[in-house]
Amino acid sequence: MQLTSHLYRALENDELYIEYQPQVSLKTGKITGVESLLRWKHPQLGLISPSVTIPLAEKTGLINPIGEWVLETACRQNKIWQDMSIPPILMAVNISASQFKNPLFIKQVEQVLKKTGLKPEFLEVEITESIAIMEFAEIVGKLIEIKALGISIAIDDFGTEYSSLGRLKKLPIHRIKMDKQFVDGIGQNHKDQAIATAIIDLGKSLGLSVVAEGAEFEDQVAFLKTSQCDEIQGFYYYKPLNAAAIEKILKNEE
Ligand code: G
Ligand code: G
Ligand code: MN
Ligand code: NA
Repeated sequence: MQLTSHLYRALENDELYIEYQPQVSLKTGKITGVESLLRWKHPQLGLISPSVTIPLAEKTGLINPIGEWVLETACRQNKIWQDMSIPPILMAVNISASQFKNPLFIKQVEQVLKKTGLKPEFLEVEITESIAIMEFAEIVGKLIEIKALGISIAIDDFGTEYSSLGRLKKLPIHRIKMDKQFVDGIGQNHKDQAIATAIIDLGKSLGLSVVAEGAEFEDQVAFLKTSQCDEIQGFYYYKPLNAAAIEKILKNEE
């Protein structure tokens, strides 16, 4: 397909960039981190969604160079903000299953940290339940190595696939990101709302922090606050924004 050959050139042609969506602490009201989100601006076709780009990159093997580019660009950006004496925040980077599976992945991450000078405690990798294509023991082994580097680990889209609780308790992770579908149900659907509460309580009892994704309305935020959810990433606070816009917001927060 033609889009594939365009993606080959996208990296070289500087058509890829990153937007950053803030995560806000419900305790302090301050930004504690941002998630990096890939954007592709094609010269003729315009903006192409990562839900197209990422699967295409996975199919063609381009996920490795593109994923590495995202990781490096996001880490470098976080270091740039820190060098401006802005209070340090966490940079969350999505890692697709095939990147995670790559035997060179951990080396890549170490090299990026070294190259950019970002301390590991300011990086978080987001993985999804799709990594279950690997043997469970292999997943745990890899996560232990990542954790040992001092990097934070989050499970993204939590609750959407076969979230085995027996497995969850064995994963050396720091955070869970509750999927938007449960946040959408707050005040709308009593089952989704009950699951939202249960996910927060589960996180608490396992010693994990919980980020709620995709909160758009005040009543959702109020409910999540009462339920003692830790952070919110959603349009209610901020949409994904370019680096310059984030810099302004972070400077104004001081
Ligand atoms: O930003 P948006 O809602 O359009 O993102 C759509 C999907 O693409 C999300 O599920 C997100 O996790 C994924 N995504 C965005 N950026 C990246 C990236 O750099 N790497 C990977 N693997 N997935 C990404
Ligand atoms: O799947 P993942 O969590 O990585 O992707 C996050 C995606 O969710 C981003 O593409 C982001 O644009 C989108 N998103 C974040 N907050 C909201 C929100 O409040 N409403 C909607 N519709 N999308 C959101
Ligand atoms: Mn994510
Ligand atoms: Na998600």
